[in-house]
Amino acid sequence: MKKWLYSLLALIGSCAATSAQTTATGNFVRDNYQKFEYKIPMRDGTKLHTNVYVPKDASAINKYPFLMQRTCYSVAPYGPDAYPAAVGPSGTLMRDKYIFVYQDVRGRWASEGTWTNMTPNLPDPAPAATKGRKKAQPAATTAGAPDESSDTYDTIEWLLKNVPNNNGRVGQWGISYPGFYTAASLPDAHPALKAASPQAPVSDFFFDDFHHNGAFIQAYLFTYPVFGVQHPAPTTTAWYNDSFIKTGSSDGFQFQYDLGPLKNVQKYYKDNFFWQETVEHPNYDAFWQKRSILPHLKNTRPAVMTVGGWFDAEDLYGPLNIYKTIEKNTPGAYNTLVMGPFGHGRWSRETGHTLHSNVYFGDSIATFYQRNIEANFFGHFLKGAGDGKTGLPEAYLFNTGRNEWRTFDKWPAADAQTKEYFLNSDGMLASNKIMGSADPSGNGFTEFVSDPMKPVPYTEDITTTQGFTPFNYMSEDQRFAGRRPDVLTFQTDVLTEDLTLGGEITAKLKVSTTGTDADWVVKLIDVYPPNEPNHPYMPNKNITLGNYQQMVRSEAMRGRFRNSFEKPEPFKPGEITDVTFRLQDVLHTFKKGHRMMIQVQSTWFPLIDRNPQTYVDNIFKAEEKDFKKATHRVYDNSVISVQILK
Ligand code: PG9
Repeated sequence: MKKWLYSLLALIGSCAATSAQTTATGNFVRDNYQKFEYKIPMRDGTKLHTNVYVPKDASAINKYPFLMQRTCYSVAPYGPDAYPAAVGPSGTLMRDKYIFVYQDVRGRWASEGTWTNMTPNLPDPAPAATKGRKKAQPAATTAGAPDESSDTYDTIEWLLKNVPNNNGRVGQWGISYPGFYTAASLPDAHPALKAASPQAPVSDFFFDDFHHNGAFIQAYLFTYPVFGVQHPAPTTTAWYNDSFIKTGSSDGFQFQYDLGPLKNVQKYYKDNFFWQETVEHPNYDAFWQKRSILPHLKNTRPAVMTVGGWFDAEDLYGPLNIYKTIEKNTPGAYNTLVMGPFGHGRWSRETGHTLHSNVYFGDSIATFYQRNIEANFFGHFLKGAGDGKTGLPEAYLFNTGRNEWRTFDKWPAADAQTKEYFLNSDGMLASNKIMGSADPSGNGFTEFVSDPMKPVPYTEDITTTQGFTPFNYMSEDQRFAGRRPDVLTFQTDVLTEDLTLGGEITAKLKVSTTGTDADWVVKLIDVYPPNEPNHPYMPNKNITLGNYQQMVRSEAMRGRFRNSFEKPEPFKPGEITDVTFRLQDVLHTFKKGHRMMIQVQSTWFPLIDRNPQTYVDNIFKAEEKDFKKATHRVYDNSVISVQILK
C-alpha cells in the first residue's frame, strides 16, 4: 500500500480515536460500556474473577459477541465503578464494540486457586461420559486443578448462560502470556469459541522467554518475583513494580549483570518457587515438556490468526511454531499468520510502536494491521458470515528490508529456494565453497578465545535497562561486537542486486573447543553501504546509517544440547563437532549495495547466562572455579542455510 494511504489511515484513526475518547466523562469505556464483575465457578469449584464490559446499546435485537482475554497480569482496575481507559486488543475493536471479558487466571490476583506457570494441558478428552471434556484430574497440574482449556470451557459455558444480549459467539485474544492462554484454549475448545488470536504467544518456556535453545535468558532474572509467587495482592499495583519491590531495590534487576555464578542469585530467590523449578530443571525434561502447548494443538476447530513481531525478543519462537504446528496437525483449518515489523506486542497500540532507538516503521503500520487485518478477522467470525471467507491471506508478513507488507498462500513460501553460505576462514560468507588456507588439511577454520569473565555484551550499553525484558538488541548496530576478537565476522561481497531472505534459517556449525562445554550465538546482519541515505524508518538522530550493521535475526544455542535438549553432552576437547540449530524465520531484503553478514560468538551477556565452558551437570549451580577460558574454532565448512525468495 502507498505510504500516503498509510498516513491517511493513521490520520483517520487518530481523529476517530480522539473523537471517540472526548466523551461525556472523558472515558470512552465508561461512556459506552457497562461493567460487571463476576466470580465464575470452575468445575472444581474454584472461582475466577472476571470483569465484563457490555456495550450500553446491547439488547435482545442488538446482540454482541464476547471477546475475551485471560491473563496472569491482573484484570485491574477492580471495583464495579472502576473503568480502564480502553478495552480490547486495540482502539479499533473497542469502537467496533464487543462484550469484552477479562479474567484473572487460576491463582492470580483476584481469582482463587493455585498458580502454576504455563499450566500443563491435561491428557486428551475423557470419554463421552464427561461430554467430551477433560475431567479435573489431580497432579497433572497442581493438586486437583484442571487446565486452561477446561477453565476456558467452563468460563464460556457460564458467560453464554449468564450475560444477556450475547450472540452466542466467543473470540479470544491475548499478547504474550495471555497469548499462551489463548492458545491453551484451543485443545478440545468450547464449540462457541469461533476465533482465537494468540499474539506474541508463549508456546514453550525452554525456547520462548526464559530460555533460547536451552540457554537461560539471564536478562529475565528480575521477572521471577512476578512468576514465582502465589496470589499477588489484587491491587492495581502494576505487577511490573512488584518485581522491583520483591528484589529489594529500585533497580532490582541490576543483579542480573553480576559476573558471579548464577548460584549467587539464590539469596534473592530462596523461596521463589519458579526460580527453584528453573534451577532444578536445567534440561528439557518432563517439567518443561509438559508445559509446552505445541503437542496439544491438534484437531484445531476455532479459526486462528497468530500474530507476531519480527523484532520480538521475547516470543518469536511462539507465534511461528504455533502457526506451523497447527498447519501440520490440522491441515485445512482456518489457520493464518501475521508477522509485522514490531517489537513485543507493539502492534496493539494506536501509537508508539518504536522499537526503542532503532528501526521504526511508523504508527500507520499498526493502524493498518488493526483496521485491515485484526478487525476483519474478528468481525467476520464473531459478527459476520463466519464461513472463513475473510479475504485475508494465509500469511500477511512485513518485509523489514523493503518496508512493505507481502502476502503468501503458504509459509514458508512454496517457491522459496534453499541456499547455503559457508563461513570461510578468510572471513567470506560465500555461497560457493572456498576452502580456507589456514590449515594444510584443507579444513580451514577461524578461532577465538572465549573468556566467560570477559563476555561479549548483547547490547552496546548493558547498563541501560531495556524495560521489562531485553528489546533494543533485535535491530541494534552490531559494530560494537564486531570489533572484538571473540566475535567472528563473515560477510558476502557487496550485493549487486537485492537479496530477499524469506523463511527459515538454520545454522549448521562445525566447531571444536579446548573446553568441554560451549554456547554458540549466530547473528544475521544487514550491512549498509557507507553512503546509505537515512531511511524513513530509521529516524533516530544518533544513527548515521553509513556502514550501519543492523541486526536482522539472532539466536543462541547451548552447545551441550546439540544432540538432545533432554540429554546434554559435553564436548570432547579438540574434536570437530556438529552444532546445528534454527534461528527464527525472517522476511528481509538485503538491498543492492548492502552486504549480508554473519557474526559468531560464544557469550551474549547478560542476555544469556554464561557457560562455564567446563561441563558441569547444572550450570545454575556452577562454581567460580568452573568458569574457564577456552579456544573455540569454527571450521569453514560450517554452513548458514537460508531460504531465498524472488
Ligand atoms: N512473554 C512475556 C513474558 C512471559 C513470561 C516471563 C517474562 C515475559 C510476556 O508475557 O510479556
